[in-house]
Order: sequence, then structure tokens, then C-alpha cells
Amino acid sequence: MKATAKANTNIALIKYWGKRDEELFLPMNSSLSITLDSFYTITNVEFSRNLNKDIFMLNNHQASESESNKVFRFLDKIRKLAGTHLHAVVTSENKVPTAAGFASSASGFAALAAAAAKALNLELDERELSILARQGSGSACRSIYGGYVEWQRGERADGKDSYAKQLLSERDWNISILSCLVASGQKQVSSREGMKRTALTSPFYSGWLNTVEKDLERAKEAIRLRDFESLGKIVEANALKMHATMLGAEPPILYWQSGTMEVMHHIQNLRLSGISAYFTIDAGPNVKVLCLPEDEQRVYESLLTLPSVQNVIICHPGAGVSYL
Ligand code: 2P0
Repeated sequence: MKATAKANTNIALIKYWGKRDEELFLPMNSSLSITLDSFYTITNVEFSRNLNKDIFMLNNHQASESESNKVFRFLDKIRKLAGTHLHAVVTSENKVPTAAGFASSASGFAALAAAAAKALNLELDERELSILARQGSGSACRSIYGGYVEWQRGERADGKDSYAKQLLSERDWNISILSCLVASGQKQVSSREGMKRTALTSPFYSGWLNTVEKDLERAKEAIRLRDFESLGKIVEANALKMHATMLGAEPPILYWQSGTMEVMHHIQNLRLSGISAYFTIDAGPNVKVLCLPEDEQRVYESLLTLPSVQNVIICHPGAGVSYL
């Protein structure tokens, strides 16, 4: 009754922002991401008759109450699915350094869903696993697959048609993703709270919803054609549009720091000098830069010259969930 799984994190190219059902993690819009090769979570889950409560160990320490509660609530969902009351010890190793400016909930809940389902012999296929991972953290449903992945929002109230699917594998198209750390430290507003507040209060949110599915279609077409320029343009515009919706929330949400602006302008200037590079930004201050592998070294070196850039980590498309 134990299993170990590994999942990589992912970066959204077309963003998930807003839920229509908070219990089932059903999104307001479809989204698209690249699963990355260098940042991952490895999780072991062991169910046992000898436990009278769940235990969550993260990087060799007992996890905080809020982190533990998210994991225990997710275990409750899995127990219901498997028809068991057994408790579990969850042991996670997170190789998503805060110094890289990525969140770990995508890799964390993808690895947990895979390990827990295997430990309970649930025999889920990838689609069912994606539906399960989604109910721990929305973006986790995309990390089940490698490469270029779409999460379709679905229409049903029970969430059975809201899952991810692979568009291209990690071997089908190599691009470079450079993660620029401009600020570390805890952000003021979590993604979960930020998307909720935006959907409830921002007058710009309807504009987001009216255009994001079109952005997704354009991004998918660019990926199909391996058209980096078209993909970069739509990705950058979609990220800026998501941040614009947050600026209109009450109270407003501003994740950018001065370093965020410095990197954005730098990338736009690089383009003027003929280098094809584009940026995207999640719910935080750090910037991820997309470029072609042949420009990777030049873009990397130019980013390191910026005063506000503390660290740059280079990633490429990576694999989906695996079992150890
Ligand atoms: C994304 N983000 O598509 C978007 C873009 C952040 C900005 O998914 O509440 O941790 O657990 O479903 O998945 C981050 O939010 O939120 C996120 P929950 P999650 O990657």
C-alpha cells in the first residue's frame, strides 16, 4: 500500500485565472502550459492500518499546518474515491527551489495524486489521474503530461470533462525557458485568493473571459506549426492581459516589482535588436523568458547583466509523471 511518483512543474503560456467551482477546482477558462525538465517533486505515499491520522513530511521536516491541511483534504478525496478510511504518511521532496521563482503546487499535487492512486491500486488512466490531480491544485492536472499540454475547462458540473491532454511531447519541439529571479520572499496575495478576488470584483474580468479561448486557439495553432514568433506574441499578450484584470480588482493586486519591469523592457528591447524573445509572468514578480535554443546563451548572458536579476535558470520541455 505504498508508491512513489515524480512530477515536473509547468509554466502556463495561456493562463488559468478564476474558478467556477472551488471544491472541484473547475476553471473559468481553458489553459495551456509547458511541462519543464528541471524542477520536480518526488512523493512517497504509504497507507497503513497503524495510523490514526495523516502525516505530511516535506523536505525532511513536518510541513506547516496550512500546507498539511491542503494535502489532508486531498487525501480525503482519494479515500472517498477508493472507499477506504486508512490514513497515510506522505513524504515529499521538493526540487522546485524558491530561487527559481516557480510555484510547487503543480508538481506537488501531480506527484501526490499519482503516488496515492497507485498505493491504493486505483488503476487510473492518465485522464483520470489528471482529473484527480486537478482537485488538489488546478495547474497540477497539466503536470501529469510532458511537453505542451492543454487543460480544457469542460462544461459539466461534475468536472469529468475538465482534464489536461498532451498537444506535443517534450521531444517534439525544443524551446528554451529562462526563469529570472528578481525578488524572493512570500507574496502578499496567493494565486488562489488572487484569482477569486479578480473573478468577483474586476470589471476587466469579462474582457478576459471573452478573449482567452481565442488566445488559446491561436497558441495551439502556433504550436502545431512550430511558429515561435506567433506563439511568443500571444503568450506575452495573454500574461499582460491576466495582470491587467488583477489591477482592476478591489482591492487591486499588483504582483510586479521594479525588477519585473526591468526584465519586461529588456526583452522588448532585445526584440528591437533582432533577437526573438518573449516573456510571461505568473502570480508573482519573477519573469520567465521564452526563446529559441540557438539564442539561449545570448539571452541568458544579457539577462544576467541587469541589476535587478538575481539568478537565471534555464529550462526546456520535460516529461510527465513517472513512478520510481
Ligand atoms: C497558471 N497560475 O495557469 C496560473 C497562472 C498562476 C498564474 O495556476 O487554487 O496553484 O491551487 O488551483 O494552480 C496558480 O494557481 O491554483 C496558477 P489552485 P494554482 O499556471
